[in-house]
Amino acid sequence: MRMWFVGVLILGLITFSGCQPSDKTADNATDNTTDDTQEAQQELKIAVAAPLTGGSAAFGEMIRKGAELKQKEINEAGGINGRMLTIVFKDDAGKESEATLVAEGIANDKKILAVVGHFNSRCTLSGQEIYDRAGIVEFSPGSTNITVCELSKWTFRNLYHDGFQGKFIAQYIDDVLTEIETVAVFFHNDDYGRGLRDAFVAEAEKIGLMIVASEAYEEDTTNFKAQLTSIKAKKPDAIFISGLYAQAGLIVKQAREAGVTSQFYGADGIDNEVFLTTAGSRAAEGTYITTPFVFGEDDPKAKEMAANFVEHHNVPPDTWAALTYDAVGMIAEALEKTYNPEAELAENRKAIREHLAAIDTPEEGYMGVTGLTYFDHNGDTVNKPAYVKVVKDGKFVPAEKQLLDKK
Ligand code: ABU
Repeated sequence: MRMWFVGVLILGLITFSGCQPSDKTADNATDNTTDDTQEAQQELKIAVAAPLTGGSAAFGEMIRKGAELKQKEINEAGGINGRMLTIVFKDDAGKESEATLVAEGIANDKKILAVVGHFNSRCTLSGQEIYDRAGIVEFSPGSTNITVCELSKWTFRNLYHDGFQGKFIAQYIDDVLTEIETVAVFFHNDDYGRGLRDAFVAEAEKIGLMIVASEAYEEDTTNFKAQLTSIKAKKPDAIFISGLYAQAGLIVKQAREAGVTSQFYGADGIDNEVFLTTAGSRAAEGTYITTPFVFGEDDPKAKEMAANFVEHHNVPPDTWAALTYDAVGMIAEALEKTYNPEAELAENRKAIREHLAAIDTPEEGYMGVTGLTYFDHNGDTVNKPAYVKVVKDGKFVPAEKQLLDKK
C-alpha cells in the first residue's frame, strides 16, 4: 500500500513536471512575443549594404563610418520619436552574387524597414529586383550608373548619375584643360565603367575631343601593361580612367613606369585615399577626378560633421561617408514622419518610399551636409553639381577651376 502510494506520488510528480516544459514554453512564447513587440516599439532597424570587404572595401569602410556617426547622433538626440535607430551592416563584397544574397536576406528580415546601399552600381542593380519584389527602399549613396533609378520605383540616390558625370568630364577637359585634344579611354568592364565611358565618349565626340583608343579591363586585372602599350602607341594627350581606385592606382603607377606622360583624368570611382597610396604620390601627382562632393571651408554644417567624424573615428570623412551620413539622415526623417507601430511591415516599408518620392521639389528637399537632395520621378537627384579635385603634393585638393553651374 505504502509502495503503491509512493509510486502514484512519483508518477504524479513526473506528470506534473512533464507538463512544465510545455507550460513554460507557452509562457516563453508569450514573453517572446512581448519582447518582440517591445523591441519593435523601441528600435527601428535599417540595413546598410556596402562592400565591407573585397576590392572596394575602402569605400565600404567610409560608408560604415558615415552611417555609424549619423546613427550615434540620432540616438543621442533621443532617437526617432523616442525609438532607437539600429543599423545592421551587410557586406556585399562589391560582387553581384553577394549583393543578391544580401538583398534576399534583407528582404526576408521582418524588422528591416529600408536599405542604404548598395555602393557599386553592379551591386545596386543586382539587388534591385529583390528589393522591388519585397517593396523595400534601396537608397544608394554611391551608385552612379545611369539606369539605376530608372529601373525601379524603390531605388533612390542622393548624387548625380553618369549621364551627367561623363558629359561633365568631357566638358571640363574641353573648357579648362584646353591643351588636351586627344583622349584614350581605359574602362572597367562593369556597369559603372561601361556606362560612364559611353556618356563621356558621346559628349567628347560631340564637342570635338578625339577618342584615339578604348581599352577594357576586368575587376581582377593587376597587370595593365598590354593595354598601356597599345594606348601609349596612340600618344594621347589624356587618359580617362572609367573605373575604381584599386585598378586605377595600379594603372597610373604602371603607366608612369612605362614612360606614359599623358594627363590622367578619373571620376568618382577613384575618389579614395587608397588610389594615392597604390599609385604612389609621384605617379598620381596632377591626376584630375570628378566627385559628387567636397568638404569646403565655407559650409558650417559640413564643417561640424567633419569635426564630429574626426572626433568619433580619428580620421577625416570622405565624399562617401558624407553621402551615407545624409542618406541615413533621410531614411531617419522618413521613419520619423511615417513609422506606425500598429502597421504591417509592408505598409511601413511602403510609407518610406512614398515619403521619399514626395521629396520632389527644392522646397521639399532635405538639406544635408552634401547639399540639398530632392528627387525626380525616377528617384534620381539631378540638381547636385560635380566637383573637380586634383592631386597636389600627394593629396586630393579641390581644383582651382570648378564648373559648379553645369547641372
Ligand atoms: N560611382 C562610384 C563608383 C561606384 C559605382 O557606381 O559603381
